[in-house]
Parts: sequence; structure tokens; C-alpha cells
Amino acid sequence: MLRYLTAGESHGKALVAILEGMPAGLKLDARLIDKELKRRQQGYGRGKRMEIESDKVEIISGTRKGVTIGSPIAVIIKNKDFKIEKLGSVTCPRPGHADLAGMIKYNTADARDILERSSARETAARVAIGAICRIFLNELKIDIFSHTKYIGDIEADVEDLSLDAIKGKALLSCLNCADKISESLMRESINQAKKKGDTLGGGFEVIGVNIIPGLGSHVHSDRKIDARLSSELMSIQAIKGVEFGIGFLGTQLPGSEFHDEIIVKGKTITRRTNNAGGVEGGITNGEPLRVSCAMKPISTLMNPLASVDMKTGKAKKASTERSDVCALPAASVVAENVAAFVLAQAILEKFGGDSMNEIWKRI
Ligand code: EPS
Repeated sequence: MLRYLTAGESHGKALVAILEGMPAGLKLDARLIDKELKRRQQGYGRGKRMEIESDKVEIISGTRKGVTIGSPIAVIIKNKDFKIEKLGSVTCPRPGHADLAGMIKYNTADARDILERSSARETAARVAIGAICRIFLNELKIDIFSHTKYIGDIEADVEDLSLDAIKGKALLSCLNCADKISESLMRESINQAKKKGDTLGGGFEVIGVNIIPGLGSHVHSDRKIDARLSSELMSIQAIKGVEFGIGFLGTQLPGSEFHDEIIVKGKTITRRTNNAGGVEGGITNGEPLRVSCAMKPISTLMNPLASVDMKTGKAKKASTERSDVCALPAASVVAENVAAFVLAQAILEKFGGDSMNEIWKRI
């Protein structure tokens, strides 16, 4: 089974990850991984750290002459801002952050020990892993992209756009937003939040096209493709909710309007609509995969909220750290790559194979 593990602290020496289960015979071009790492670093609203880092992957095992050999693929992304041993203590936990819960769990009065690992810096390692999976999916002509649906209370209007147009326009946007007018309102909103020492969250959608039907199964959380995608997506820092197709609001519709009628076009069976987002009964149905995530506002506020100094037990404002005002575009790139991992895992499970040749024969 395809699986991965990441390690590394935000200001540690490096982030590392191991991906096990990728078949032999896949050409791995590190530039394609770096492209995803670069996309993750971009987006309006990011903080100063992204001006320091220029993430690049180093593949240290699992390939020979640029091609996978079936053994675990280990990758490293070095931190330029490596200073973990020199950093001071953080004693006033930030509401909304892992700080306090982590301090209780690991029995420490220094949130530094917690925030270094809980930091979203870790997502660089996951993007590298997901990008390898994306290279595998590209071989099968599966494409994954994303777009920003809203930031704070500003919503993008993409209702009349085709999926191709959403992809094209979002790729050109500094906020991964396919609606230019909303993008400028979102930027303004981010500027205002920054001025006030505040932060913003929002929502984005991940879209997958050419998805193989029949991935997943109809029972169990480790089999159903929607449960598996939700679990991986919810594990991305600051993601608070996942919905498929037209999502929670859609469930207010009667069945006659919610469900996607099955129609025949020439020799193919297709749907009039895709309200389900390409998954029915825990199994992909061949329609585009559409899964949305809600991201909470970042919990490091430059105008800090009430907290307590865990050393003295006295009321004190929460600690502040250099951080981002809004990292929604970055999170959507992470989500694309995390979704790529889940899809690659489900495809390998369905078709098996230790080498790409074997897989080609079975698909
Ligand atoms: C983060 C805080 C900031 C972000 C970081 C996530 O880092 P720093 O404290 O070094 O300024 O920039 O994100 C990344 C470093 C990254 O690569 O995405 C946090 O507390 O989660």
C-alpha cells in the first residue's frame, strides 16, 4: 500500500519525507516537484518567511538515473531559516493554535517545542510527496487543480466558468482565484486585516479530471474514497471542514434536485449535473472530483488575543511570531497534492503492480 511519513521542524535543519509503494519505472523529474513547492510558497498574504526560503527537493533514495526502482523514495527540503536551537521560549499560547493543547499533552511550559512541528512548514514535505504522486497521475492523464472560493466574507463568482477556465484563470491569480473582481476585493481585505494585526481564512475547491471510475469502496473509513480524501485533507494544518460537490448547503435541496440524473450520450453513460462531486457510495463515478475545504484564519495574530503566561500563571496577551496574514492559496496547493496521494494510493490498490509496465497492462 502506498504510504508516507514526514518529519521535520519549521526552523530545523530540513524537512524529510518517505514515500513507500510507488512502482518501479516512473520517470521522476525533480523540476516537477520543485514547481509544486514553488507554487506552495506563493500567494498574496504570505509573511516574510517565504522571502527567505526557496524550497527545492533533494531525492535521496528510491530512484536510479531519474527513474523509480520500487524502493522507498526519501526526499529532503532544506530550511534556510535553520535556527531552532537559538530560538527563545514561547510561554503564552495562541488561541486556536496547537500551542496550549500541545503543551498540556507533552508536559511543557514552552510552546516552541509544539509550534515547531505543528507549523504549516511541514506541508512542504507533503507537497513533495504529493507531487511525486501527481507525476504518476499525469502518466494516466489525470489532472488536479484548485481555486479559491472565498477569503473571509468575499466570495468568488465562478458559476458560469468551465473547469478549464477556472483552472486557467486561477493559475494566473496571486490568490488562486478565477474571478478577477473578487480577487482585488480579497487583496484589499487581506491588506485591512494586516493593518489591524488580524488574519483571514476562507475556502477553496480541489478539482480532479479524468478520474478513473471505481476507486474506493462503499463501506469502511479506510476504503471509501470520500472518507479517505476527507481524512487526508482534514489533516492539513488549519483545515476545519471538507465537503463534496455542492456540499452541505446542497443537502437542503430535495432529492429530485440534488441527485445527478444518469443519461446516455452516444455510447457513454454520463450525468446531467455533478452535484455529488464525482463520488457516489464512497466510489469515484468517473465525473470530475470536486472537493472543497474550509480553512480557519491563522491563529498568530499581531494584535494578540487574551492568553495566560504558562510560566507565571498570570493573564497575558498571546505570543506573537512572524507569520502569514492569509495562507489560503498555499493551502489549496497542499490540498491538490494531498489529494494526488490519495488518488494514486487508490489506483495502485485497484490495479496493483510493482512496475509501471505491470500497471499499464492492467489499466
Ligand atoms: C507558520 C509560521 C510562519 C509561516 C510558516 C507557518 O513561519 P515563520 O514562523 O518561520 O515565519 O511562514 O509557513 C512556512 C514556513 C511554510 O513554508 O509554509 C506557522 O506557525 O504555522
